[in-house]
Amino acid sequence: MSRKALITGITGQDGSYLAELLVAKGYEVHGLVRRVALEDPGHRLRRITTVRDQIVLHAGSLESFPSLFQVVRQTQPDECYHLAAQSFVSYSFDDEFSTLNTNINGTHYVLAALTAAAPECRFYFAGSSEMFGKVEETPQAETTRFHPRSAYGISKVAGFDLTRNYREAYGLHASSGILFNHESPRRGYEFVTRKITAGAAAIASGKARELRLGNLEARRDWGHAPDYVEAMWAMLQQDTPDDYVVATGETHSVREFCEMAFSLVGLDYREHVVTDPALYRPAEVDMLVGNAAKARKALGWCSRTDFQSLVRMMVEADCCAAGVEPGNRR
Ligand code: G4F
Repeated sequence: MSRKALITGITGQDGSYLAELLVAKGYEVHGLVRRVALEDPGHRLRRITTVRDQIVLHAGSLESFPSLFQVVRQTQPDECYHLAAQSFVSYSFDDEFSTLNTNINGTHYVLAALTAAAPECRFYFAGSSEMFGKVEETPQAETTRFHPRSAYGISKVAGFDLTRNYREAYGLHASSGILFNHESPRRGYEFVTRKITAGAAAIASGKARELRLGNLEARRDWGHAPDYVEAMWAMLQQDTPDDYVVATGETHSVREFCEMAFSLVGLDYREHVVTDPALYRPAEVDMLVGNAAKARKALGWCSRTDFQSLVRMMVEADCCAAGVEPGNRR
């Protein structure tokens, strides 16, 4: 009999790649989606079109324990990947209340539903490098102290602690991935990498003239999302649940990302990128770079995509969508 997986957040970047990976591995894949997604499939289910006929979608909400409990009871999953969240850090400054409610209560409800209705199920929590925030050491590892700088980061620390406590108190096979930024052509346009690659393509095609960004000096450890969902799966194949940093070990600034993306379309970013103070965050995470030695040793995982290949892949996808040829290829 095939193993059953339940994915919350299946319509997002990571959920869609994970669904493809699990379908390819022969899993019976179930996804939790909002009812509105089922009513607007062309838009909201666009990332999962490749596997739409091979997965089962269930309407439910992170805000409703009864809906989560019912989906868990019906599906009886062997593995549950909890990816759904309000994941845009910037928005968490505009609405701390909904970010904390959705992210903390949603994680708690999923954990409680599994413990009550499918206690043998293995659980993955999508932790984040935003938990390190104002970093206390470099590179950041599983042992680095958390110092979150946003309601989003705080909600992820709470989810991480809830996950650990369900492991220790109730014996749930519950693991957290502390994932550093991971991108792809499926990234949402609100995140800086996609904003830059879509912006560069729009300017190259003559549809836009400038790109407004916030802090260009922030540094991130950017990897490729399909590589990262493999680490999620590997965590749940371990006999013992644990927490793992997933990162490339390289850091680059937003400015470097701009420079490379614009050069790939034959443009100089300095002539098009405008810094807008309104896009700065009230508290910034200046620098992130992860140490994934534990994941490498225990899971045999490593990042397979370097920074240049990642930027190129995203620029090419956005140029293709905008109908322009990427110029000046490196
Ligand atoms: O792309 P970002 O919005 O991603 P951020 O805040 O690092 O968070 C992402 O990665 C986390 C993993 O570490 C996830 F947990 C989280 O859910 C999300 O996926 O911003 C990256 C950096 C920031 O320092 C931001 O200040 O880019 C800077 N930035 C500069 N201008 C901008 C902009 N960010 C956005 N979104 N838009 C700008 O115009």
